[in-house]
Order: sequence, then structure tokens, then C-alpha cells
Amino acid sequence: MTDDLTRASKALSYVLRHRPSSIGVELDGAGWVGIADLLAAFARGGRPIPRDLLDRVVEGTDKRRFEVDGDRIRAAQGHSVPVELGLAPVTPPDRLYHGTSARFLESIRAEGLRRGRRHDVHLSPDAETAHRVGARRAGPTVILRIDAAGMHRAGHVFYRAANGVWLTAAVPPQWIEA
Ligand code: HQG
Repeated sequence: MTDDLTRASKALSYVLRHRPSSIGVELDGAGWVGIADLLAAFARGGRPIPRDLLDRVVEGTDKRRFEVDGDRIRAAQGHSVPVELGLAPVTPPDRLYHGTSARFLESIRAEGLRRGRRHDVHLSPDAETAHRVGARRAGPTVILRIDAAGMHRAGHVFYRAANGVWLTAAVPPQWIEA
């Protein structure tokens, strides 16, 4: 990504996931805000995002972090503010993956995967994606294989965000295979 795209993507992530109040906008209960209102608020705050740059952020990144519906936008997932994305529970594939740093392993083996400040634990549909997620962290990357079918049979609920990320509330240690 170019610097402009990266900067705009980070600014949009911050506002749409974590701190809408930082530029004085409000999200609705499902995380949506009007695009015109959002861009006006960025401009008022002295960090304007041109509309064509917003469009390139929405369409141009492989992560598909944002969803546009008509004249409104929301983050596809990753919120720390309370939103109800309205995703339907879905049967997961048999295996899902979680990429992380080796330095977290001991704690993860003891406690399972915890959602931290996000709404859910994020899981990847394939090992390559999980590797990319884990490589954001310092230290050697490890890929954990999750028995999603077993979890689902045991009553754990899974959702798939619009960008293909799998979400579930927590992964207790017994479902982590590797
Ligand atoms: C770790 C990015 C110790 C967990 C990515 C992770 C993804 C534990 C970190 C999305 C733990 C949380 C999500 C435990 C979990 N003990 N460490 N019990 N349980 N952890 O960023 O999954 O750029 O909140 O392994 O591509 O890394 O935001 O979650 O390392 O899709 O669009 O605690 O974020 O996308 O880190 O990443 P995060 P994540 P975006």
C-alpha cells in the first residue's frame, strides 16, 4: 500500500472500530456511519480524506477491512466499541487457524485464545492467512490449528465477517491441536 492508503486505512480503522468520538461522529448500533458525515468530520479535524482515497481504501486492500452499503460505511470486524454486526451464526469448516507469536504460546496453552480488547477471537480460514496475521507480532510466528468442527459440535458459535475472517467468543485450550 502507498503511504496515503496506509494512513487513511489506519485513520478509518481507528475511528470506525475504536474511537468515533475522536472526530465527533457516532456509529449506529451495527457500526454504520454516513460517508458524507464521516468525511466532513475528518476534514473538520484537519485530516481530510478525499472521497476517491476512501474508495481506494475500501476496494484496494486485500484485507477488505471496510464495508460500504449505499451511502454508509462500517468496519467489517475488529471493533472495540460495542456494535452488533448482525452476522448470522455459521457452521465453520472442520479446521480454522490462528497465527500468533511463539512468546504467547505458554499463556495460550494455559488459557486458550482470548479475545482481548476485540469483540471476538479472530481465526483464519487457511494457514497462509494465519501466518500473515501472526507475522505482525515480534518473534517467531506459530500457527495454531483449531478443531472448529469439534467446537461447533460442543455448542460454540461461529460467525464469518464480510472479509472472510472467522469470529468466535473464545477458544478453550482443548480445541487447539497444534
Ligand atoms: C494473542 C488484523 C496470550 C493472540 C489481523 C494475538 C487479524 C493471547 C493477540 C485481526 C491469548 C491479540 C486479529 C492468551 C490470544 N495469552 N496471548 N490467552 N489469547 N492471544 O490483534 O488475531 O489489521 O487482537 O494470539 O489480520 O492477532 O485489524 O488479534 O497475537 O485479522 O484488520 O493476543 O487483526 O487485522 O492480537 O488479529 P489481536 P489477532 P486488522
